[in-house]
Amino acid sequence: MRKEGVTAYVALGANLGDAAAAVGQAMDAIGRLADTKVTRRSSLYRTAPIDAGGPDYINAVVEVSTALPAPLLLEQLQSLEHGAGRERSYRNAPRTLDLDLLLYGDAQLQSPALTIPHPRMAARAFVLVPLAEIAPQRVSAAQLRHVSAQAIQRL
Ligand code: A4P
Ligand code: MG
Repeated sequence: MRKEGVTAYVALGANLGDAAAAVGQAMDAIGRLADTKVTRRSSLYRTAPIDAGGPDYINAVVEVSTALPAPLLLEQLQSLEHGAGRERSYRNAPRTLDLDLLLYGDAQLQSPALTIPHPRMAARAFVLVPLAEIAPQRVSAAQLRHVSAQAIQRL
């Protein structure tokens, strides 16, 4: 089945219901997507909400090797969000599952539907810390210093 795989990184977040279970199940579900396998999983992290209210989040990042083009991968991730019962009530609303495509190889894409690298990743410890755990070459020490005031606890 395997065509040439691109290495991509997906951020997972949830802060409603059993958030840790939702994130763990989403990691498994990503590994079942067509032409995609999960090659690394970060630890789960408990994080304080950033630019948002509600309970603490559970966040994590996975590395995938995928033959899906980036827009199709995002579409598949969005259907997993819907399957987890996510309602898009308002921007940054509490959510049962949020899946963001952070990096797709070295691609740089910019459209309203898909911007890669993810435009807000550099400002967020809940993305950079788990990403650095599994892909230290993709995160600089300066980036980590920049978000070091944000509360994040490895579980
Ligand atoms: N979109 C464009 N580029 C991308 C990309 N690279 N990955 C578009 C994913 N989506 C991308 O996303 C809105 C639109 O962005 C989509 O239609 C997609 O085509 P969304 O998931 O529907 O809405 P959202 O999640 O409310 O917005 P967004 O922009 O994903 O929010 P953020 O920036 O991800 O922030 N605090 C903690 N501690 N942990 C969190 O996980 N998450 C947020 C959400 C805020 N604060 C948080 C956390
Ligand atoms: Mg999102």
